[in-house]
Amino acid sequence: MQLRRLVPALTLAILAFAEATAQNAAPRVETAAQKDARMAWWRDARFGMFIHWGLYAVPAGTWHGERVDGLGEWIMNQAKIPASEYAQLAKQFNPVQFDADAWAKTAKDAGMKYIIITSKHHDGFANFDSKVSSYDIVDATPYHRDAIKALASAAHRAGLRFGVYYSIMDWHHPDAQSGAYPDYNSRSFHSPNFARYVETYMKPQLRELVTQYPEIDVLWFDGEWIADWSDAQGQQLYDWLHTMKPSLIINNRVGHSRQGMAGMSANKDAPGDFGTPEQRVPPEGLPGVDWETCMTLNDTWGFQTFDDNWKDTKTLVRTLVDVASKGGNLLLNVGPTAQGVIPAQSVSRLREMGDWMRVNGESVYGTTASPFGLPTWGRYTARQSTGKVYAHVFDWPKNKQLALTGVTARPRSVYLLGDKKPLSVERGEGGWMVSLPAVRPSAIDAVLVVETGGTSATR
Ligand code: FHN
Repeated sequence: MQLRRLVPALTLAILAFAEATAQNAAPRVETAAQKDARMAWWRDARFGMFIHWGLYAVPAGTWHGERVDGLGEWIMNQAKIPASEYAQLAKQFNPVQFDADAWAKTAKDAGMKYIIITSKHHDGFANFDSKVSSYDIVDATPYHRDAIKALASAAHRAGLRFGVYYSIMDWHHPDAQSGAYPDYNSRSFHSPNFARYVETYMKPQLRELVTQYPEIDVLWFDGEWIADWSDAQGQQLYDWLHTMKPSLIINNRVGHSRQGMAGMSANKDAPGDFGTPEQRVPPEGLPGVDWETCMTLNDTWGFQTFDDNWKDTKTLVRTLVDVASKGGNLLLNVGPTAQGVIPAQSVSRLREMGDWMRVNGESVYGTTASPFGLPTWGRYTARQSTGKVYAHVFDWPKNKQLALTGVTARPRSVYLLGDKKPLSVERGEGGWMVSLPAVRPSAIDAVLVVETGGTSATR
């Protein structure tokens, strides 16, 4: 056999062999210490930016002049748009104002430590240059540049970790859910060739992402609720991905344990490294597991021109603190326009969150869940290594007497974060009572440091 034909044959054989071995990848064996090391940066980070961006930003909620109800990124399903018609949007997607460094700076200035962007959402369009698809930002749009590559390196330049969202459900691919039209989200639809979609499209794309974008540290799956996907397939995919990159952190939507919007089922053995509550903070957190609440700044993930139901900065900061006080991360979403601009209402709120984080970040990053329950006036976070507990005062008592509910031992000292001057602490009816200063340092959340002298061990 001539050499020039031998080489590709050999490569394919090797790839097939690697594939076969990866296919039957032995379940991942990882000690608790190894998992702690792998998850450490993520646990310390506490706060990240979610980005939903794609072709759905072109219609931005309106189709043929009609407003379409529901989430902006679901317009293909909500407006029952045939896949071939929807794909025409790619010709209009030319985000000339997309500035990856500006996006990374918006996240950094907000106090965020990582970015997760949609590499492919349910509509099947890829924001990266995929060799197994021409339905991507490089081949199908006048923009012709790889947005994932640009943002991955911008994130790292800004000192941020990076990851991508990937939808298992695919409304565009003929072997996936496009055949379910007009109800792309049918829970009973079975695609006859779904296995072929997984083997010849989805996994090759995931391989491209994991092997050609070294900055990717997190895979954030979604769209796993389809009838053709199972926990077993999720476990296999989880193990397969880790054969390629053992340090990867993968959410629990690789399998079926998200339990709707609650984020985590009782099945702790289900595949995935963290639970994913959506648009809510679990009342007691999710004790014993890593978890991350994902949340919108308004009501939609993908950009919509008319959605102006923006949360205010106080609510956003208090939500972050509430999540941290229960041992979780917050992944806060932005939906950029089709021109590549993050809406001003998002940027201003994130900047204001950053103003608070610049002063009080110590009471969030690297902290663990409250060892003293949930006080009525706010929340507690704790730093195991120093034995410091942070009292987050949302409601400043009129009489300036704050009861350190849950704190049994006399604190060694109590002072405002950022100002070492000790505050007086006396035993009172409500327990240890702190005399607060006249001036309230923040109307959003005034943080006191409670030196317990011990180590406050709760995860
Ligand atoms: O259907 C998606 C939705 O578009 C969005 O991506 C959210 C983000 O977590 N997840 C799904 C709904 O649960």
